[in-house]
Amino acid sequence: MTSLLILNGPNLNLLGTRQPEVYGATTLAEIEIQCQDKANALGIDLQFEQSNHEGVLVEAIHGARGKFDGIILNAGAYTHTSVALMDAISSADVPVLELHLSNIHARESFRHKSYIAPVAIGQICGLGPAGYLLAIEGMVTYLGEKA
Ligand code: DHK
Repeated sequence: MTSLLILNGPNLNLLGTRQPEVYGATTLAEIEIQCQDKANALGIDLQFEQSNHEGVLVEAIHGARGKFDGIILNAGAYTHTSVALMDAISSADVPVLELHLSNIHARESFRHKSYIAPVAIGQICGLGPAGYLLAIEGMVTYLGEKA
């Protein structure tokens, strides 16, 4: 059975109350429920995690090798700073799809740079929580085409 990891980075635990004008009113727990419903409908296995710590995210990517078929990664602000996450993805041998709730390209210029993008199979941003569901579909399609 296809197995996906959705990995959420710093401050995403605050969704629902954090700058709702930017990130919306949906909580991360609600997004997880929607993702699990989507995974059930597609007949895949899904693990959903969040951490505010860069090293924990690095280790989650390391641990995905041989365990998950793909990773959907919203690295939060580490997207724009973390060579460590970029190197972890390069070393993990697991395809990563980059995801953001907001359109990072339409925001402050420091958010235009992504260390994830060069090592990701693609990027979804600006679609809010719906982006998570599209990312699951996109990764399943990608894995199906690769098989
Ligand atoms: C989430 C964050 O926390 C920001 O630091 C990124 C991303 C954008 C999002 O839109 O999901 O810049």
